[in-house]
Amino acid sequence: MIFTTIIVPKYRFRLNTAVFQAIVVCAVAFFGVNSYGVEAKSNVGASWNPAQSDQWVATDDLGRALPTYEDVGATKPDKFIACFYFLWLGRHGEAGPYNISEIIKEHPEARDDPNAPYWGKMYEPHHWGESIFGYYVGQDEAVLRKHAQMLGDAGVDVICFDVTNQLTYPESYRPLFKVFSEMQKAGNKVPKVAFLCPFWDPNKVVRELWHEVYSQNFYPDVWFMWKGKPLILADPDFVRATGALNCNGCTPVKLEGKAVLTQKFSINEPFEKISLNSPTWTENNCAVNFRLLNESGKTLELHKNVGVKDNDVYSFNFKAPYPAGIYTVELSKAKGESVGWWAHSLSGDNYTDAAGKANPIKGVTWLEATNNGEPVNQVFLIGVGDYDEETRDILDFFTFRPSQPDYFSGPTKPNQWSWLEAYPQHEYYNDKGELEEMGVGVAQNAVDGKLGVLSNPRSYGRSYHNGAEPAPEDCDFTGKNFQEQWERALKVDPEIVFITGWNEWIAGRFDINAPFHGATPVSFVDQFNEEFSRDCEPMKGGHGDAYYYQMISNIRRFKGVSRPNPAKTRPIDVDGVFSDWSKVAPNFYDTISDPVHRDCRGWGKDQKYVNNTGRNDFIEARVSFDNNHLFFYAKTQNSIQGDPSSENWLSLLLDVDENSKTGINGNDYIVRSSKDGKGLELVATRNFEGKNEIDSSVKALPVEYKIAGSEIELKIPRSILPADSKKPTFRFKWADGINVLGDWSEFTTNGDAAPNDRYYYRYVAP
Ligand SMILES: [Ca+2]
Ligand SMILES: [Ca+2]
Ligand SMILES: [Ca+2]
Ligand SMILES: [Ca+2]
Repeated sequence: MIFTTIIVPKYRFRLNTAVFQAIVVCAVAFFGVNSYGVEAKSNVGASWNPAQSDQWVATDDLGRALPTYEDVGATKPDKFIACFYFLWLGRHGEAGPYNISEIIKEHPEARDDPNAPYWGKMYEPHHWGESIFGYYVGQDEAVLRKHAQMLGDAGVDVICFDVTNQLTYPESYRPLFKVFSEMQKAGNKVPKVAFLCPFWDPNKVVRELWHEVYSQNFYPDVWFMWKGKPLILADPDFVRATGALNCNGCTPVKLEGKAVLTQKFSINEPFEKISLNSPTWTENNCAVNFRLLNESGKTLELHKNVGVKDNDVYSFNFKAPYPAGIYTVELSKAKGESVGWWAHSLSGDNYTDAAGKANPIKGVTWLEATNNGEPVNQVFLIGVGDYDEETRDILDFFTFRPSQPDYFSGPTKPNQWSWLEAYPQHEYYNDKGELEEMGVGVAQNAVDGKLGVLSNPRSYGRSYHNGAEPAPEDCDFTGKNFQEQWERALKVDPEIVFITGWNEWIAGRFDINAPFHGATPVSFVDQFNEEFSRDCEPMKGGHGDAYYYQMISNIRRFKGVSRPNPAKTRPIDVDGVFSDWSKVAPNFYDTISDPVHRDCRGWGKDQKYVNNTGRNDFIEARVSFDNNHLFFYAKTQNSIQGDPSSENWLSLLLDVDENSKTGINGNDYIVRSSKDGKGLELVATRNFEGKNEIDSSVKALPVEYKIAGSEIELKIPRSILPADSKKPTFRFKWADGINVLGDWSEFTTNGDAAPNDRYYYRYVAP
């Protein structure tokens, strides 16, 4: 989230000024009903998506099974999941890749040696680890398609793009919008999107997104709607203030007694409105007196006893515009114990610099302030101007949810959302007083109770819990930090949970002088290594996909899942005529148009990822049985391509004891191409010397099957089920273009699996 080359200068020179947060345009009242909410309400217990991924079963490498309908109950209405998502891979330089986890594993001394030759240059991006999709870049459409599918399967409703660094990454979001839209049009439900804008100075980014995405109607089918409007994670007060109005470091100052805050300003255009806000320390019964004077001191406007609410923008509209010139505003307390303004001290060079670089934004200028007639060593910003149509359009268009950047302090006003906090996370309420949001993070770059660097061994890694980071030997892949945060969110039960995060992967390198708490000789702020990182996207090696399934497991507990339809069996003939399947239930579904076709450059100069294993696109499967046989049916999007002689052709995988420890990847039997490449065969697996493999001592059984067009049916002996299976219950999946003897990642990176990735369909006989 933080990139040095951009942030360092800002930290050094940013002139956080602000005060009279100002200007133009009325506050917008937000009404309306979330379109998803309506959908959810009318379909209590409905599936998350057409693929019914909420009914799929899976057991991860830690032996953790996903909870099912019996465990978590029916889908709840109005429960949503947001996930932090990163567009920046390949957009901040592509030296390396430098894999911090690997560097430290191979050269432990490098951790404290900024001059070790393994590190990239200062500020250059370094990866905490390698994604299961490799060192990919933001425009890799095959990865984007996979993300759409995986996050959609997981039940994520919206991915929120990190554009907090003042860059919007159009080279990444354009292909993403396209791919996500295509996936939707094909018939899938995938996450919608929103942008998380800079915390204190969102104006440039919001306007850029307005110009390039929202006012252009750029793929509106992928915009996430919240409370009836497209969601943007930005503070509308800063957008109202037109310019680069920063409140970072501002302090609220009380108008004491008869003190008068006086501000002189010059404006080079007519203006008809002044807007500002006042902190009231949450008091509701406060008022101010407002006066506008011309250069010669004549009062032009006097508004007495104007009610103000804590930090709500209030405005003074004038009957006719005043011409360009020099004016003064005065503000004094009329009513209430605590009413004031936002101030930021600037002195010396900073003061000169601020005054000298009067902000060029229309109608906004730097000012010297006086208090009680005496100049004070403070600079305030006031915005004055005429009605600004673009600002009004922007404010009307979105539902704004400002992000609280801090991990400890909690909300400072209504409508804020948390993106990451330390446990116990705060509750975030909207302006109707409803509990709306809570953040849930995998790890936090916090040290000693302050925002800090994740490279500090005291920071809050993936294993942090009960207020402490365990010793390295006590860390594991069970996600104790994530789980502790989830348990709190599940207990509090807000409307939406914001997960951080999915695919940040990189961080810029700093040294001991990094302007963050707990800086180490080799410092990385937001990501460091496998333990001190916060992505859920599966990694190559290490914890693999453990955090992905932990995330899904908790989303199921939060949202509930749909109830599987009861099974119906019918007699089946394996004859290439498929009408005998029409009354068989349930239908099992797969993502449409998800076979892997990849051809994109990777990170760095010589990296290229090509994968053409995608061939047949499964869309549906069914099961029936009689006294002697189990029957299987699958349907693909187009006519079935290839034949048993083709590489990694159609396979049917059967976990008949529902035990992921027995069989290859849990599969006790496999239907696959026969050795002679002329047909299909059924093979059994066995555990031999601790390793699961094909049991060559059991003769492969030829499988009767028929294919016509896009459909296949086959039968295998029912006797493969455990002896006591009066009521067949088992897990199964189809695969094409996948080496089914490989590990879990084969099903994520190649061909098409139905269902996806590590998932299985679960058949329960009627
Ligand atoms: Ca048939
Ligand atoms: Ca498919
Ligand atoms: Ca098994
Ligand atoms: Ca699939």
